[in-house]
Amino acid sequence: MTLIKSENLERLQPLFNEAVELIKKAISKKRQIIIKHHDDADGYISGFILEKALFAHIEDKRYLLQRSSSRTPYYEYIDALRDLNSFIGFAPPLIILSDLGSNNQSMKAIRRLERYGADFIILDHHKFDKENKEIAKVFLNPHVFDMGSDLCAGMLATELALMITPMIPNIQHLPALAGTADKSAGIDYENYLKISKIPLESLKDWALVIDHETYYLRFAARPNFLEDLFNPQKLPYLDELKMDIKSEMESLSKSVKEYVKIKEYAGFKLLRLDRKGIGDYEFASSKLPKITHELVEGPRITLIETPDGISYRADLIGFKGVELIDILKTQFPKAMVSGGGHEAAGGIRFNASAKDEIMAFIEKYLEGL
Ligand SMILES: [Mn+2]
Repeated sequence: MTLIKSENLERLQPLFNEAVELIKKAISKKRQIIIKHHDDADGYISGFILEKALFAHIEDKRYLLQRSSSRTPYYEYIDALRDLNSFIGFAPPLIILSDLGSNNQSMKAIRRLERYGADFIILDHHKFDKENKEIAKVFLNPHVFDMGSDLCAGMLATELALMITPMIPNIQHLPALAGTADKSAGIDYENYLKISKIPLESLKDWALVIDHETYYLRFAARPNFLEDLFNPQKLPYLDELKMDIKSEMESLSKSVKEYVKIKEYAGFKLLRLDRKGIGDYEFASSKLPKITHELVEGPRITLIETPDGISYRADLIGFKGVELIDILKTQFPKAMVSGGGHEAAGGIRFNASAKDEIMAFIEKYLEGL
């Protein structure tokens, strides 16, 4: 039984079952379980709920259950080594990658630990690469079934958590909160929204506050801390925090308005912003793509540039970020192009030396849309 009735979840059920089985087996064998999740609201929710579900079953929690976040939407090699370094136990760990781990940027790290004997469950809703799907013991990603990204990590993790521990109080709202943070849409999201019993506007504000708090969480947050952050009873206090965050974002927005470059294409606008030097020190700067993208309405694409990469956001145009990455890889085989995410929101990295060429190519590419 899932929290909502959903054909999509039904199709994923066999994978959920495999994940439950693998996790339960690991627990009974006292194998260390490591949860590594993305550090945005969706990622934190997914890691938090999984930790909560596993907590009840693991005696020696201090050693056998580890949860931590990842600044990037992939499993970093340094994190893999850190996980290996902190590994204690008889059998190599079971690693759950949540809201990350689907594209080949994670492969070097995954392979390192896989060779060591670790097993991976990848629970994610980003576009995936074949090798990641193959190396994981369980690859729980709706894209495998062409369902898109709308069933986000927080939703998948909450359902998985309830299959491991059926009665967890006060968590009905988490899938809607995660989906709101990750801009999910569609019937499943609508249904999660309904059962959350929280108005959409409040969920949006809440997601913003969580983003803010987790941005500054550069240490391992204890479960109690996260409990507070995800508890609907704490909303009044979150309301006050929200005001501070919004004013921070407004002042950044004024600066962006001044320095953004807007170019008109046939049928859409291109917004380009050089990331360097705009509010680098503040939380709000992590919201630059969102702030810039919201400066205009209608069909548009936003590119936030760094010396060696861009992040993109697109609306109402036929832009496919993941497809562009593939094209860039072929066009610029020596520029070390990498990246991933969703079709309409994600990031691309390349050699800084190739930036001018690549940006010119992208501008041309956009003309063809
Ligand atoms: Mn996500």
